[in-house]
Amino acid sequence: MRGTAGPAEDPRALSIRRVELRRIHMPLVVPFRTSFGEQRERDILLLRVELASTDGALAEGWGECVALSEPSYSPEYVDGAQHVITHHLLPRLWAGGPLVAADVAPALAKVHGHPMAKGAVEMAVLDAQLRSEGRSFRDALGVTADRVPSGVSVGIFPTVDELLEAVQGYADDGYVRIKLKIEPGFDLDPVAAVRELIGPEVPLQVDANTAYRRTDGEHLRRLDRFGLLLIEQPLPEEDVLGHARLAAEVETPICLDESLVSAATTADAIELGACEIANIKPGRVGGYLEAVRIHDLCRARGVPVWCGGMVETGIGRAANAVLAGLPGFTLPGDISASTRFYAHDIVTDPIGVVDGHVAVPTGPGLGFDIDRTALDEVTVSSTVLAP
Ligand code: SMG
Ligand code: MG
Repeated sequence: MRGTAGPAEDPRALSIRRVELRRIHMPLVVPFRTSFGEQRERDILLLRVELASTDGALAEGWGECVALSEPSYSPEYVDGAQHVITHHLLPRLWAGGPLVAADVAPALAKVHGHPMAKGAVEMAVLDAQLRSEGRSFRDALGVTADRVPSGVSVGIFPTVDELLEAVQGYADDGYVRIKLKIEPGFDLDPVAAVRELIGPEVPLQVDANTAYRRTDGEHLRRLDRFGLLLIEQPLPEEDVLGHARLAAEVETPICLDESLVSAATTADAIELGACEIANIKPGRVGGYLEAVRIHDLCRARGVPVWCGGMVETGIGRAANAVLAGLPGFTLPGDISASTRFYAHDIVTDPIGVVDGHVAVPTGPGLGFDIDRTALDEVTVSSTVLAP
């Protein structure tokens, strides 16, 4: 997986025969509100690639693009991702020769930004490549863990009472860590009430999705009394220096999410003192291979990491559960059960939580199997592209 040879010399190199772009609409079981908006349904772009090996055997692979329907979490959004994949990313792959997953990012490097779109393309190629080799992502990454601890991300509610009811439900489901979404006006009181409800021992953290400003240090310091694991992305993504200053002002560790868009930005943020803990989301950083590099560099620098979530289907969740099995993932990730968001998943064996953990998938490829009937039921469009 690491140090993979380029297309010319790699005997595993595959040719892309066709790519299907499928859009699915998945209703959420409950609305999910963050400081940047409310999601009631997920509009997701999936990629299905068909790759051919030199002996003509075909392998199928699936990728899930984590871009949301609006450019509110990051600049990317699902229509834009579909456009850039169609008009700028795939043409660059058609122009190249046979490839392996490690060739995708270099082939797309001249396109600036769009990590979620690029990550989805690489993911589909990676899945197909591993399936053609009959290998699991778990083995390819050298993961030995059988299961990973499962945390749940809880949205903003109209009232603290409604939040407490939701948190109690998730605590009953066995999640080993609770993450609360916060924003100015919904922070100290809800956090105090949840801490009181779950007791001092249950790991608790908060995520502001960039809702605060540099001048909020004194206010955010009031969160220190609740014994939180971390405060995730309090300031705007560009404000890395602001996070470094905040980290010096607040005792609770500062964790970055939106600001970390590559291994290079992560290394810089760590060096500046802005990133005491890292949330690794493969889509946000351009794919699973870059996510592994970020894991490696954080581990070398002694920075704990955990796996973030983008309300993925069973496709993305399976791959995330494998990634989170790497040894630097020392904190529970946002890898909740499929049922936390979806009544019906599109994979045959959706992620479930047992005893506060999810199993690391061991199947070939990224570790899921598509439930074709369930997938067809939620599909709203399909476009097939070929070189
Ligand atoms: O996938 O369990 C999940 C959701 C985790 O809170 C989560 N993600 O900023 O970390 C984050 C958010 C971004 C997505 S909000 C729709
Ligand atoms: Mg976040």
